[in-house]
Amino acid sequence: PGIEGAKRLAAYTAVDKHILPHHKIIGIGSGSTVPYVVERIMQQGTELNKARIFIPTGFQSKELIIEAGLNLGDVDQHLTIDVTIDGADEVDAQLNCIKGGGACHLREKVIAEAAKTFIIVADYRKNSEYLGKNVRSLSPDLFPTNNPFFPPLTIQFVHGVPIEVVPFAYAKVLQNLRSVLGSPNASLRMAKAKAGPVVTDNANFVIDAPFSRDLIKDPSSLLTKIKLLTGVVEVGLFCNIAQAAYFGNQDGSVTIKR
Ligand code: DER
Repeated sequence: PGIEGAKRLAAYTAVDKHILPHHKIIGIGSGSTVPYVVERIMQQGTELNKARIFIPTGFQSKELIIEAGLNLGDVDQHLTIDVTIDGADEVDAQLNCIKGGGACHLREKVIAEAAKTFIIVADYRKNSEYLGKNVRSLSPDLFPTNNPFFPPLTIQFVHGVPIEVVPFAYAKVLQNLRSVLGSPNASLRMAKAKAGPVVTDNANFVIDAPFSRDLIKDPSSLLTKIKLLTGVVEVGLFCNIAQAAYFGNQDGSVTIKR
């Protein structure tokens, strides 16, 4: 069914299994897979959804909820969420995730941790035995791609861990990642439709830090080391949070990891 079909398959299966009539407070993630989650929830009917409140994980997620005509809520008001469903960039055998491809992982982690049940939905590309196995393509536009003298950069493959940092400290965090934590290719995520870096919904920057397998094979200890760097706001490593992950496959089947 192709990648979009695989995303829809994962999302529909997860919603049918985990978004039940008695669930009233629902967390909605960010990215290109969660629109299928909202699509399936809407199919459960307006009666049911009128009694529900949906908590967003950023600007895109909020717009998704509003456009679907669903009730919008805030985690300040609903400190405990029944179920949160979100995408991921990569999921290992223990349900550890790399997240943050959409630069939304700070609010995503807050809403994921606030939920009694946190479910991941993704297409088959994200299903991995260990983090860093699949590569995520990032093409930092170091040069203006419309300039004939600088041919568009080939897509640079990195296994980056997205890290949200305060702008004031980004250069120091970069230096520490490169020279202390063993990520020499860590880089500031540059915007595509704006000159300069990507700016998050929280007005921060994002650094993508690739780590070799031996450094990322224990994702929770790597998470702690990165989190302790002064200036780091949140790290796109989600460890011991998800209860299950649903992957849509090319053959129309769904792989479930629990
Ligand atoms: O930023 C995130 O973690 C998002 O969940 C995103 O990375 C998921 O990606 P998707 O567009 O493949 O769903």
